[in-house]
Amino acid sequence: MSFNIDVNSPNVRYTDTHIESEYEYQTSSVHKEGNRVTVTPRTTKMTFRTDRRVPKLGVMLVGWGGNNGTTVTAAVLANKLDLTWRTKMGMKKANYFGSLLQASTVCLGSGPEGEVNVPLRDLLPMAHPNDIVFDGWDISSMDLGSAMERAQVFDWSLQEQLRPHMSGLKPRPSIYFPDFIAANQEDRADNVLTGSMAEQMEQIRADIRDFRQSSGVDKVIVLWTANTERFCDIIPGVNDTAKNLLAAIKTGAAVSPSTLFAVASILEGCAYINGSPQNTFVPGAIELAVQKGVFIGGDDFKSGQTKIKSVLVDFLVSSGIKPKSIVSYNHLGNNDGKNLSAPEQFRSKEISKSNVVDDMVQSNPILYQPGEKPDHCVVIKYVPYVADSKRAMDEYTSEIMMGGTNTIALHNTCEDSLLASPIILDLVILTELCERIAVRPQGEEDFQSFHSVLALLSFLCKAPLVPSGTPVINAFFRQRASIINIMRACLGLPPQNHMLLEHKLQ
Ligand code: NAI
Ligand code: DG6
Repeated sequence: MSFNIDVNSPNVRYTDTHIESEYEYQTSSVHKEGNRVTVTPRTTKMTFRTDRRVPKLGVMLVGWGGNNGTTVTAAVLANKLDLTWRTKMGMKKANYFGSLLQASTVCLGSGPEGEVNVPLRDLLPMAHPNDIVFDGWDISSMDLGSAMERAQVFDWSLQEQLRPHMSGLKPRPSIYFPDFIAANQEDRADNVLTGSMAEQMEQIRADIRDFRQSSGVDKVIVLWTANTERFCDIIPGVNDTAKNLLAAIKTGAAVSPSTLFAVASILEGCAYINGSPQNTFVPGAIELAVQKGVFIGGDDFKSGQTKIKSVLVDFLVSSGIKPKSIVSYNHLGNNDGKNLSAPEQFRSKEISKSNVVDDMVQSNPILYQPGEKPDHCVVIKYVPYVADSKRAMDEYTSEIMMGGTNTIALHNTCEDSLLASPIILDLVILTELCERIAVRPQGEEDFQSFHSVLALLSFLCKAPLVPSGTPVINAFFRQRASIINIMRACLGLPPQNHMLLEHKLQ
């Protein structure tokens, strides 16, 4: 089901190429001195301009032959081909459940027919997943048909239908520095580039250009869904500035493969998204993205346990309940779990999974003193038998009224890659849409685009990357509202305020 939305307002202008909306952005400026707080409402007039011409989108995945890489590619094919397959539970049909843009809705308002909810994908012109062309790299040479079988995600009868379409897809050789991922990955590294660091990065740049040309896509976005790397040190003179980073690549200093991919992508003018937890975006890479005006986003797909955390802690803290201890345990048996069984790679994941409650905790000084945080423990274990079916167990213990205790325990079982794949699609489609949105504050001559560090992707990431000095938002509904309200602004619609005054007055 899809909708054509026309906004009937003197503030919105449709041309063949653009949607332009005159918008009043309302905020409050707050001054706090001790217990005295002064709030001044502010209104800034702005023009939002959205290019309506949706390009043919190409996506290059680093780690294309992995569970996420094969699953997202196969899922798009299955949707494109409108496949159905039989399971012991009955017939199944390809869909995009789990995608914010494709499978969730936004309420536009109400009229004689009651509330009208439309899919987010219909709010603004945006790429459809079925039209995305995939390519990518992997240190494993396995073709995507066999790699899909290795991933053990899809039912066999679906794999049989997909295999002829997948087998012809072969990952390009990639950059492999064994020091960055777990030693247990070595046996699959049979598709690796050789040469100096600078030569390897040049090859990645050449691959991007080759893909763009040979596939006929208008735009390329590169996304890292390869193994989690260890964190790398921020070294003055090496990766602290764009200039130093580019020089370090020339001399072959300590630069991670994921940072090399980010730099290659930025130099090719392609947005780069990091779906894993490692600190790919060292200060030099961020500076380079800003200098080149290219979007970067990440880190680490927010798919399951962490997504629940960003809802549950928000619910508790905003209900006035004080979480004191959060214990998150999970085990999984896919190759991601195998890689994370190594301490340094686990540490990267532990960091990105642990910071997700900070903004919610800090928002409530009634419950938490400055610097106070709940105990937060993250455990990941590798259990090969369960393969891609991840088991997650969480215990939240909170203080309630008058010294009472409230303990909530959760158990979750699901195919990890089927949660991550729709997020990959949302990340690239939202990024592409943001490349077509420009904003001009009243009184300024030029339209500006969003900051290169695309904080709007926060909803989809465990450890949101935001421009330096700006707030990190982890709370699920705040993140979702930000996406929806910016899309609404592009159409000259006010933010969703949920006041429903029309139903509350006599
Ligand atoms: P996977 O292990 O199945 O796939 C990773 C692929 O990357 C493998 O095929 C491997 O050969 C390849 N690879 C490793 N280093 C490479 C390099 N330098 N260049 C190119 N390819 C390289 O893992 P999976 O399950 O697909 O996950 C991928 C990443 O996404 C992991 O870092 C994981 O932590 C992250 N992630 C996954 C989530 C999920 O729900 N599945 C959620 C959040 C993050
Ligand atoms: C073990 O936690 C493996 C990880 O790659 C996760 O499955 C992935 O990061 C998803 O994490 P979460 O916390 O969003 O479920």
